[in-house]
Amino acid sequence: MKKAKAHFPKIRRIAYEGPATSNALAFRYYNPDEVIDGKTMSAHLRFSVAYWHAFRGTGADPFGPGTIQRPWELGTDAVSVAKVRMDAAFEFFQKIRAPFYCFHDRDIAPEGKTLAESNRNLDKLVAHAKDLQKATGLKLLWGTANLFSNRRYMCGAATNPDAHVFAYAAAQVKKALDVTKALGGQNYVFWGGREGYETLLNTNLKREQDHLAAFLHMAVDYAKSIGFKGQFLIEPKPKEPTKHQYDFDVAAGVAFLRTYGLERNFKFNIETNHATLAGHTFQHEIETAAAQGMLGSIDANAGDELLGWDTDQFNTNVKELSLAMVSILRAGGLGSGGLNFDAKLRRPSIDPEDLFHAHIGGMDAYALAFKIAREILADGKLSGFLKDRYASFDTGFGRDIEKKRVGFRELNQIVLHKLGEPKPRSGKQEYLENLLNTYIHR
Ligand code: XUL
Ligand code: CO
Repeated sequence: MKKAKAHFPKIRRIAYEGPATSNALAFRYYNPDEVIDGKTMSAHLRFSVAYWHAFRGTGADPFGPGTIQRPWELGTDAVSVAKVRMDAAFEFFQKIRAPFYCFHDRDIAPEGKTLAESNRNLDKLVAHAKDLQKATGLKLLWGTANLFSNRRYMCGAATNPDAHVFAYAAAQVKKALDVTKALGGQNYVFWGGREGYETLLNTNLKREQDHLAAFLHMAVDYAKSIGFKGQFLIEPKPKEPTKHQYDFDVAAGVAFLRTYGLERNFKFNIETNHATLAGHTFQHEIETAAAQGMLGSIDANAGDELLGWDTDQFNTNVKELSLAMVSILRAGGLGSGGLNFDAKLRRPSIDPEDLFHAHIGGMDAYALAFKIAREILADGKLSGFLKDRYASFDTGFGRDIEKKRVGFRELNQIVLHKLGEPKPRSGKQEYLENLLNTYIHR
């Protein structure tokens, strides 16, 4: 492959320089090559860049068009422009030291006038991505299909009241699975952008949920038939763009998957800003998925405390991320998943360099949180406290409760004739909050 022209000529590959550096274009905490427990930090954290934000984001919002203009977005042939854009993307992935990237089909290749033309465009860009992956060693964390931007999907894709739209979406996902497999994608994500409703006046909720399940079963069957071994992930979100989205949160997702016999085929891709939109903390969603053995991957970002929509910001809140990492590590990690920066630049952040500052901040915050979480777990005070708090279930009648060896009759006898009134114990929240701060501000 001929050497591509540099699109970020002024920026060198980002290096780890340690916490004391004054270089804003260096890592302070993320040292990709540092070996921890026999694995590099890069392999622990599995950072990924989101193609849609980093290379298709323009800064557009409901009040105005894009502000971000990239020098490589030149020319009139959409496929040629897409190829140059992909060269710029791979240069960025390498320079920012992310081993993975993620995309929607329509992020990497322009949609054509027909499905056949869209597929041909996609094939051209997939061939280009294959060459670039080979040349750089970069990998695809996950692929997905954009089933929410085109007008045809305005009332949903798998939950559209028109079977024709359902069929079109099926054909689109079939192709997206083919290309994800061709590029060695390690997961495949379903985010139900418009799989929900605006008003129940025009919605048959039960039928729509049945259709969504049928669609996911078809995806599972098709993946099996082509030998795609990647993990399927559901990405919950409560609303936006719809008023109500069926994959509201992890708990709703678990209920849905179990209702339709899909629970063995799916895990969850948990996005921080989706968790907070659902009225949960990020850690809550991770714990809920982990409790089901269904923690799959993370869409790493943050919302704004004062704004009630999906602002998709880079997350630099080390305390929030440390708690998330404690839960992720306690659950045994993310397996084939990773930390995908589903985050975008603010509208006035128009310099190519801003893309670097944003990702450096996100990566450093996660790297620091990873180290803090390891200290919290190694120190054992928090886990010791938790163990002790539930110790009454480790022996005697507590153990019998967990083992289902006693019922109301036996417990009634024990309380009446032996135990009497329980002695309340402090939950020690303030002590624990102070303890947490001792790890964060060391
Ligand atoms: C939208 C969102 C999506 C998914 C992929 O809120 O998070 O970008 O991650 O479709
Ligand atoms: Co996302």
